[in-house]
Amino acid sequence: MADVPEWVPTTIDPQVSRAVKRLARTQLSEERFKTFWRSRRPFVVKDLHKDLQACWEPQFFIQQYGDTACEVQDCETGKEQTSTVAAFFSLFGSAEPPKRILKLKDWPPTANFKAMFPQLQEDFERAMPLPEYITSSGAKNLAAHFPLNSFTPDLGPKMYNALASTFDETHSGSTRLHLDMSDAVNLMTHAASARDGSAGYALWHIFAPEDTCHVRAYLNQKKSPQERGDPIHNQSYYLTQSMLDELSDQYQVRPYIIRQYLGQAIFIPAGCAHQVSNQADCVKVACDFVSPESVAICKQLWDEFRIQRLARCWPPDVIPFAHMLYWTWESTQMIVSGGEQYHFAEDDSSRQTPFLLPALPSSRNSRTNPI
Ligand SMILES: O=C(O)CCC(=O)C(=O)O
Repeated sequence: MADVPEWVPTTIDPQVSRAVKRLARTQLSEERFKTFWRSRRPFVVKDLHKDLQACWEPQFFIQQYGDTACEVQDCETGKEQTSTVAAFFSLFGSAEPPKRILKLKDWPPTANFKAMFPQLQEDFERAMPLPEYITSSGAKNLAAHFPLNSFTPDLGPKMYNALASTFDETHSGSTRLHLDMSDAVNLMTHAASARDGSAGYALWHIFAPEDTCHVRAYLNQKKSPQERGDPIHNQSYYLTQSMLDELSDQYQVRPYIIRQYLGQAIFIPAGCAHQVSNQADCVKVACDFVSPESVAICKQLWDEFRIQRLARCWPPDVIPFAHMLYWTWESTQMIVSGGEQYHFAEDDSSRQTPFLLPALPSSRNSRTNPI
């Protein structure tokens, strides 16, 4: 794996990309975060790999779980097949272009991540800035206030493990265009070298929330008459360069274009549609959170997604919005009156809430791509 040299070309032509701020961890104060978040701008925190202590290398997963069966998905066709963790990760770092661009589908299973890899979960949470906002026990993470004897939403961490794709007119990236219902942060923990030996990276296109309607209108023009539903929520499109050019010509919309290198965390505010194309074999880890700054847009997205969900018979919400607000209110009342956030009351039966909320299928996976 090539380490990230100081000179990596992170700047992208301002004619094609909105400006993206890249900060060191020490430069990210809470005030600065709030400024980005209120204006719903993604940003990058760099060099976090220097704070990681656990091993996130393909070899580690091969050694620990090599024989485990897993589903791999072809990023182009969407076809899935059963493989093993060793067979998948041994494809990492090969100088030959892969025959198929594969990604691991829900491995390790998001619901089991903490149980399977407690040291990776700790490592991730320790390395991330602003734990108050993003961790599963952060007081400013509204999705972290559910009592433990109720449905607790699955906020991750979730891993994205995929081989290199090519950004051209014929490929569809690693993850197609989609919109998450919550805020998210995604950290690159391993990137193989690119085929020319330079530092590998993942290419992100992130759209500002106010551009969603234009992106949607553009994609609706592309849809075949048989295609039902919303083209962003369906996650069926990857915007190639010629599509991005058309979008810019027709609607004057420019995305934030980000090259994500090792140790770089991309913060994605709720409401920003995004797509990713790995330009090298990559291991990334991500989690969801709901900041106080995002409540209004999350409510709007939840309502919008609900319509789509009911029409398409998709599973229930990952994070039930009204429940979330209720439990945040309850929990903050307790904090204000000198108690603890519900979250911490694991072994305290006196904190048991008077009723149990219905268990819902929870997973960050329901927001991952069908393809
Ligand atoms: O890395 C990827 O392929 C997708 C990541 C993503 O969409 C996310 O973290 O929200």
